[in-house]
Amino acid sequence: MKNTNYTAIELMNMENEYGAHNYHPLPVVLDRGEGVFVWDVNGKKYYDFLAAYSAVNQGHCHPKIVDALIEQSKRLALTSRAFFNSKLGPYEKFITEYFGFDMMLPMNTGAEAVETALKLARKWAYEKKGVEKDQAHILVCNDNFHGRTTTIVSFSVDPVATEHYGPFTPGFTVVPYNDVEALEKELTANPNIAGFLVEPIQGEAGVNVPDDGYLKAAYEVCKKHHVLFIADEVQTGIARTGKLLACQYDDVQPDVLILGKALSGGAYPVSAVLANKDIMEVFQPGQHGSTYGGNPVAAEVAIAALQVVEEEKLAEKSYELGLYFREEMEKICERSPIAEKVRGKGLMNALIIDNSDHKNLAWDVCVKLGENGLLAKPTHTNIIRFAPPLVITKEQLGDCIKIIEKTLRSFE
Ligand code: IF1
Repeated sequence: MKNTNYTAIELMNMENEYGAHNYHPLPVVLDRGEGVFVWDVNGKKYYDFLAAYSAVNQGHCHPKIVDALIEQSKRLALTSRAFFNSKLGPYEKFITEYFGFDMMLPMNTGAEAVETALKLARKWAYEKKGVEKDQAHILVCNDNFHGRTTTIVSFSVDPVATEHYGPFTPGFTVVPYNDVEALEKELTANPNIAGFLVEPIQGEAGVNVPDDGYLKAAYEVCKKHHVLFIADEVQTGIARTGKLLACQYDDVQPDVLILGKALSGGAYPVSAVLANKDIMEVFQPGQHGSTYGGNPVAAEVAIAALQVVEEEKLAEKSYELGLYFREEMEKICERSPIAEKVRGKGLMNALIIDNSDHKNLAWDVCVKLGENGLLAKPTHTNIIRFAPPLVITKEQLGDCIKIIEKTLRSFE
């Protein structure tokens, strides 16, 4: 039965009664999406300034992507990798040429792709670098976020993400983010390092943008020590930061690239790990896999999603509109007693709220933004993430800036 017969309250109560409480959603019940807009069950229209954490860069229900999903779903949806299928090879060729790698391994969620990259790095260390069995180590950054599996939270520094999930997977060392000296010190001290896993901009940590040149310097010090540079572009990739990949700001081509989220434009879980042959060839038959990984629907959806990025010049748009957004937000921060500063690249931005007088101010601002027709959600207590679909027009963005300013003013 279509859920239009239930009220917002009934729907929220159902989620509360029958669904695990692993989220604390804003009190909004969404029912429809199109481009930069979403509508709740009462027909109220919002600008979506979260874009499903940058999974909907191409806009909600993009017709080209939806058509690819529907057409392939009607033809052949899932075969498993026990057989070849007519869509996987062309997709693998398309995506490896699109990002400039020899090979790719298809998965479904971002966390699965991160786990795949970790296994790849370890296997490479044993079979190519000659690290002693079970001694491979992987360096990760402070304040990292790479997903929610037990191994991934094993190297999280966030107690909320790790408490009562032990015992943890060994073999990871945390180094400070945006600190090449600290990275080099660790690389010099330990000959068993397989890889360095890094977000080019830390999303969950609150859109932490590293210094210009950090990624390049980190890449070079990894090369010097024969260590894989592994870029998690699940959130920063696919044009979100104003470049196709955030690594391109430092002209870095990572040894291992992790993609997810907007790889499917929000239509279907699609993720991928890309690497050159000398690395990817350590995976031999039976050594890794996934039921849905590389299915024909994911293949067609991902091709369509990447074609939209190119055809609609979403990286260029994200770059230009990001400059406009931060320029306007900086003016608002100068005037506002509660908006401290804005930071980000392209249309991956965050507003730092001064919540010294009112702990939950960022949350309350987001509730008020919702009432004013703009959806955003805080990360940590005082940082509001602003990341609309990249198909937003300058005029619509101007409209959103006005909504943000009006909302902030109402707290003065
Ligand atoms: C949640 C955060 C964002 C990611 C990076 C891998 C993954 C993610 C850089 C895993 C996923 C999502 C997860 C989602 C909310 C969202 C999130 F708040 F959790 F941290 F974006 F910042 N690498 N991020 O950002 O991909 O397995 O989810 O497909 O868990 O609440 P996934």
